[in-house]
Amino acid sequence: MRENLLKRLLEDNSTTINGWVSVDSPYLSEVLSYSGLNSVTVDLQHGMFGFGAAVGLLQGVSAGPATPMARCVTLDSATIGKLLDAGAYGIICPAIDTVEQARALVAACRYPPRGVRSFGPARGLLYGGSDYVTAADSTILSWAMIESVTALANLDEIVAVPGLSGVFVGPNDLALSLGERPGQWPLPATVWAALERIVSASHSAGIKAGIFCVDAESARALAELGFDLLTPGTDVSILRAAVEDRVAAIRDSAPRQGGGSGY
Ligand code: 3PY
Ligand code: MG
Repeated sequence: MRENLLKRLLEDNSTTINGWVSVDSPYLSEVLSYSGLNSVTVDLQHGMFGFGAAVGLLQGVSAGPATPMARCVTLDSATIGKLLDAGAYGIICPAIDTVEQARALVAACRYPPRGVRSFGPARGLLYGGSDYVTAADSTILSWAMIESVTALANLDEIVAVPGLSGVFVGPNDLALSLGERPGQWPLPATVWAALERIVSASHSAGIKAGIFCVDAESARALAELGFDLLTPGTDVSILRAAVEDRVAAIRDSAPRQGGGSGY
């Protein structure tokens, strides 16, 4: 099966960078894949497209060197299986709050007897290769999103779930759950303390820690905190920031305020 290059880098303890697709343009997802990112995630939860578009977006990512991943809308084994069938090499699943949900996520990413994934690899077979069914379980990455106080309360159990590749922090939802405003940088002290705990718990359990970031500066700081996979904003937030900076430079006006939520 085609190697999961993101997985190899993570196993080598490299700090990796992930792109985020939120618009329906296979061409743009291809451009992101050629932009030096280690992986590119097609976001079905908050991206402005549905499942049908996700297939073309994953094709766009896999035209370039970045590892294709997808964020599903919710913990649903049928949709997760379909995204894997469409060629995703990693699943980021929102709102994993309990150990049972984390176990269900891992099971959705694996074929029986280890999991519950149904057979029908479709595009996975084209992208992955003819030995897909025997190698998929050990190739695909599963990321449990930690984004609530409930998930924090259950963190030690969640990170210990066998087969889970890593946790992935949604700092905006986590901030809301902690009673804070999303999109702040520097992060409120309560959120920062939670992130320290998440990095430490996941590394102690031998798994990786990823996070969504508002921009490059925050991504650097979070890499220093120990995160292994950084997502420095969405395609749209990066484009908008670049355009606003150019407009300000041409007009010689004040640079943009920044401090967005990464969206
Ligand atoms: C969050 O910050 O809550 C996210 O889910 C990032 O996409
Ligand atoms: Mg979220």
